[in-house]
Amino acid sequence: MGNMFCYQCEETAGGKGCGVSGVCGKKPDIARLQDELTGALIALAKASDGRQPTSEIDTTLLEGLFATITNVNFDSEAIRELTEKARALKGRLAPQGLPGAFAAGLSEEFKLSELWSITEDIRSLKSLLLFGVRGISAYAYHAKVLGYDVAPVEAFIYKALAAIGNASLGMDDLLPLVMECGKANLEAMEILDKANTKTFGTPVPTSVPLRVEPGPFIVISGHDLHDLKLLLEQTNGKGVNVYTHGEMLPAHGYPELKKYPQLKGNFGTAWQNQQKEFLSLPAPVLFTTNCLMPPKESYADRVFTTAVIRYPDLVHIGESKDFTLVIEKALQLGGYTKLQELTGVNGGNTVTTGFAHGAVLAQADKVIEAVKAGAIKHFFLVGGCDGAKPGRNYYTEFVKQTPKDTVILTLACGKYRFNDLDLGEIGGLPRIMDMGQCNDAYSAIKVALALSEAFGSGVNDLPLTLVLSWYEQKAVSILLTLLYLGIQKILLGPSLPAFVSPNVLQYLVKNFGIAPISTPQEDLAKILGKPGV
Ligand code: SF4
Ligand code: SF3
Repeated sequence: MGNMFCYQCEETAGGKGCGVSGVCGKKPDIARLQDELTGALIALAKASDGRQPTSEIDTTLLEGLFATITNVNFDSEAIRELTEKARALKGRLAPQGLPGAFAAGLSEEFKLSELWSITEDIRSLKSLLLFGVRGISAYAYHAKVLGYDVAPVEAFIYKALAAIGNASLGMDDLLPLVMECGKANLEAMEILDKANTKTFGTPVPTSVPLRVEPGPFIVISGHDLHDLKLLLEQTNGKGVNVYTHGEMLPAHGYPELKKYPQLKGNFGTAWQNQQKEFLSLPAPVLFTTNCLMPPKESYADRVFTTAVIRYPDLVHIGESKDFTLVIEKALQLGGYTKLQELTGVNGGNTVTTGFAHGAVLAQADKVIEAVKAGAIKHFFLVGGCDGAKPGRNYYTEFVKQTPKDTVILTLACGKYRFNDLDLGEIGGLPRIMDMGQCNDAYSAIKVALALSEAFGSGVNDLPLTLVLSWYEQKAVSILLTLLYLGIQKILLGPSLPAFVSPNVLQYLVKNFGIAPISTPQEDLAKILGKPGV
């Protein structure tokens, strides 16, 4: 093994694993510290077995897992602090005076490097479990910040981590746990959906301009709506506008966020373009969660982080959530002097969001009518993460080539490949409907279940196909949720995960008909049953 080993994301080196340095910018020392942190979390979860977990342990597990998601935490000190915290908490669980062997068991730390060298299929299933719970931790963290109880989700996280650290488990033990991971993620997304909609209202369809007005402004990125709300409160009346970036775009649909007049529009596209897009930005950027790329020197002094996201030498706004420094930076930089007309990747100048389950199901009669009348022939869910690989153009081409009597539901940052396209309407509904962030996969599930009920058929019998793109571990947890729900024939790209072994893949193909994307033409022809659409 080289300097490090990480194969948790879609852009892993050579489609196999980052061994010298991370393609994402993660250096070997950070990779090793993250492995050590994960080992400490596994040991903590094992030591907690059969005990009443404390809220401090719950939070440490969530924060520790979240910190190891791709493009979240590049700061050795912050990672070390989390590891020390996990070790101290475990220490408290192993009181003096226990029988020798038991105490020794509790003091042992799990070495993640051992996971990378066990038999291929066990490694594959344990990786699915580990990356799945990393994804879940992010959603549970966001819900918890809004004051919602995620206890059932946390209970699963303990169980999964303990299983990863248990050398005696075989394929038959791990496969059901992998499916249970999908169930726990469904619960996490459901609680987060409730937390978001109860706190910020039910999203409504909203057209979002891509232009930036003259004057000071702040760009806010990531998934944390709570941080956006606090920033909007703090910028009130300060003459500073706020623009969303990346996964923050769906915020425009929420009544309790869109009511702030300084929330003006969206800046930029998906995460992989940030180093270009921020280069000459006359404004600060606040990162609330992933995906942060190592900032270029030319703009690093304008990037701020908060919550679990960390990068050495960037100003981090801690629990105070006092964004004064960000606001001052915006005033100092002054913004653009003239109106900037920006465009999406296809040249469009507005995007639409807010089609979460509330908005779509409010129009359910219209949708069902359109399907019955033959106006809507097929639904595609084209969603997931974006990324830098040229092969991701597939998703733009796929959407462009979908016939006019089909609807495209979308979510997460992969939508930036096509969300500025004007594909027209069907029966008063736009053909492209943005349901929100990656966690709003929950909305897509709700809509699919409502349609299957309305048509008296199973979800797999609906004229619906999922065409997914993945990059980081939240997408892994969502994929497991869809498998847990028994969704068949998912198309996945741009490449299959390096951590899925041939035997595990065979299982997924046999039981779920999961397949890699091919070309838009071929896939559309196969789905719609007509050659050369
Ligand atoms: Fe490589 Fe992805 Fe891991 Fe980064 S997160 S080190 S790119 S596999
Ligand atoms: Fe995007 Fe990171 Fe995955 Fe929430 S912001 S979807 S990649």
